[in-house]
Amino acid sequence: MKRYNPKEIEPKWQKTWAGQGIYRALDFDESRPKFVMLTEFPYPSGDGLHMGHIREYTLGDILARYKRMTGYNVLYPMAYDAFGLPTENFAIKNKVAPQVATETNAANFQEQFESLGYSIDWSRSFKTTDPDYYKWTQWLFLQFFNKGLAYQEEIAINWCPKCKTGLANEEVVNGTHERCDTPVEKKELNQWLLRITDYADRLIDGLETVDYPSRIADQQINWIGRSRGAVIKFKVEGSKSKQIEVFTTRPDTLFGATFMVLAPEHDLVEQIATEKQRKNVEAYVKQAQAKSEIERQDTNREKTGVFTGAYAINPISHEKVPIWIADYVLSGYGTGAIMAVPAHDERDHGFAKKFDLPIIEVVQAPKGFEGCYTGEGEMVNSGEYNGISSSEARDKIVAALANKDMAEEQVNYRLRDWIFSRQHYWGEPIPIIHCKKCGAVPVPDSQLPVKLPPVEHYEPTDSGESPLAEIEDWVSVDCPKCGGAAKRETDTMPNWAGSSWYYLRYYDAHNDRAFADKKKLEYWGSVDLYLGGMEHTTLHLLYSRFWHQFFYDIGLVPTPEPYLARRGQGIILAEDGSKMSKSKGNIVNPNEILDAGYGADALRLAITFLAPYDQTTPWSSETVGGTHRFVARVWSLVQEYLERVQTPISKVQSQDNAASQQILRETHKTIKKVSEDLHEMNFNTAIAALMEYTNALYKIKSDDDFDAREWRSSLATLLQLLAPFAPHIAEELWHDLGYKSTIHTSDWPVHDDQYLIADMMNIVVQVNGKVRANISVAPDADKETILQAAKTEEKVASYLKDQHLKKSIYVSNKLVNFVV
Ligand code: ANZ
Ligand code: ZN
Repeated sequence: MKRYNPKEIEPKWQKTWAGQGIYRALDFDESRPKFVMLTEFPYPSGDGLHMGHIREYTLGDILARYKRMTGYNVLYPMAYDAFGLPTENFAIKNKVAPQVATETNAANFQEQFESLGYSIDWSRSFKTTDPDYYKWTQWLFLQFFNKGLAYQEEIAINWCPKCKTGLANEEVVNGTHERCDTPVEKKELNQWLLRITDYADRLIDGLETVDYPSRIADQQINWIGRSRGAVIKFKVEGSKSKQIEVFTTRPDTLFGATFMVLAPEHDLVEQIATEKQRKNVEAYVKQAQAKSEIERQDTNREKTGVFTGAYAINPISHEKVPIWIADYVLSGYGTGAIMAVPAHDERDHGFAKKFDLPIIEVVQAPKGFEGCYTGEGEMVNSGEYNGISSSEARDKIVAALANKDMAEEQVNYRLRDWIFSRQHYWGEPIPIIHCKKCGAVPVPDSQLPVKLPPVEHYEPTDSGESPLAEIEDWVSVDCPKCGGAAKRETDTMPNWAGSSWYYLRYYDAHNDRAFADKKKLEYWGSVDLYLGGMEHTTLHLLYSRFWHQFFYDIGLVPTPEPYLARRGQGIILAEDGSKMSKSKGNIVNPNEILDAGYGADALRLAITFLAPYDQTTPWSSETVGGTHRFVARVWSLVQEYLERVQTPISKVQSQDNAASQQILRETHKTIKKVSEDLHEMNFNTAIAALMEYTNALYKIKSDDDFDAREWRSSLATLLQLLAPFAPHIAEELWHDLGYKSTIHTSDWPVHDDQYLIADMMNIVVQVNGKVRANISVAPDADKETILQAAKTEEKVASYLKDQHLKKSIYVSNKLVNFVV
């Protein structure tokens, strides 16, 4: 019998498939619907593919293969996201050029990819660090610049002192740099920013047109943080001109505003603090500056603050209210000042309690409610607004004040513009030339790409300047506008730049006249399904939606959203349930599993079988042992069939002739289950169904009148259903059965309902031990159902009529006896 050796068959088929180009996606194929299956492309690090990658790309591959077999023109592409700090740090440490390190790492990744049998169209691959690619990243940046959406500003930015680079807000997690966990500092630098805030509404509203899991959509909505409210003006008592503007989402509570709070950094603080309070105020401002924003936003913290000595006038009640400063009010949000409503805002409540300030209820809390009521209700203590609902009062109060120019409706966002410069070598140079006369001038299209020059040292500098600034003859250029002496921009783009549009490049990866051809962009449209990690929700996923929406607005792409559907896969943990990490030494290396002889098919099955795809789950070496045994059983089944029957299946005319009803039922049940499961992305239960099916095929061997020909109707189907998960063994056995062309472009089996109707079971019904009837019930019917059916059977019912039923006996699957 032919032996199962994945090390032999897997490389053989990988080579054959590549040679035949069976996974190549066809541009402009109008005979089939298209399907773009996107998985987040990897960063080619020196460590190679890890188990998280294997999970993501295997799931993507299963879907790509399934879609292909069900008649789609599938594009399953892959490339490398290669700019960024890890390679730069590696280059600095090992004294190799990042270009060289990237080549080596990507080649290593590529080899690993190929050993896993993914159905990737490699003809469309690239690295974001290829000048042919980043030429277009630079060109796209200039489209933002030309429309005023890329601008420079001197601002205090988040600075990572370890990586020596500025960071976008999205890269700061709990006050630390998300890559290296170093606490982030503030630094004043002249920065490039992208005006993502112009797209805040679109980024929220667009979510309604796509299919994203709610936790992903919610995270984006919260990050953007749209809140509708009003800006209300308070006059400062004793001053003609000074007024304090506050942003509030609850103008209805204005009668309850019993004090005001300014952020310690607020411009007015210095001007309004009275002589008597000045010392206290100055000391407090100093103390507040030492605190991080994260600390200041912590709601559980003890409230601190000082009175400025000044008062403001509540514009609606005309009451005098004291003005305080406190660090729980942030200078960077709203107007940096609030009207405090201690009866209905938790933070204000805590503050009022601590400093003994008046608390006036203005929205009636439900009966029995204790504490600080933040909901809606009927207005009280609010003059002419008493008795109406708080939502109605909200509009009326703003309207009344707006008449006197004391209020204005406003929408605020938590989202800030995207800080887009990095002070590092290994990124796309920002294609701008600074001229004393003409200002910031874009590099002309004909001079793109602005290539990274070779440098001696890749180390970032302490001054906050990129190492490119030291290369005098690269920096000094003529101004493209006036020809005068000018200097290149030396900052580079963040590593999120190349990934913001990479999916579009797959549609036309080698185009040197455009980032992609219009017709091809139209043919492929939006990505149909995008699989990736949860950690990118407010970074890559938000950034690329912004780029795409802008491209749509300027007519570069035909669709308003880049990804029609998004799914997030869970994390693979170490066997003991902890996070895999180098420092813990608990990383499972996929190469070791392949080398151990399990094979790619068993690995692919195992990582899919572990748990539902979106769950975080520990790796299990037992599982890969199990899936290896499973495919080996499929192998033996086919070999045993071939030994017994000899005629290749493909030569048999009517396959169903010899098939038993039992096998047909199992077959069609499995087709239905696996198809539905793949549609719903229930990959692990699809594998379980294939295992059951295989067991069922083995089981019929023990029948007395078993004829191996009975198997033949089912083996081809089993292999086809298995093909997306374990493509190599499926292909090998398919050819063993005599098929000449590849299984991977064969038509996915379709189930026939007529085989699914289960045989009915016969039950004898007795009354006092005498047979009175036979009933037929479904084989999975439970005892209650069977007893009920027996009782209501006509003849039996007549025997039971007017009798006292003493006992009902049920002998499983055989008989019911009623004792009366
Ligand atoms: C009065 C009020 C009464 C408020 C009430 C809330 C409840 P979001 O939803 O986050 O936009 N606020 C405004 N600017 C602030 C700042 N710079 N620092 C700290 N807090 C600030 O929250 C808006 C609310 O947060 C505003 O509405 C304001 O408090 C506070 F029953 O005004 B509110
Ligand atoms: Zn100039």
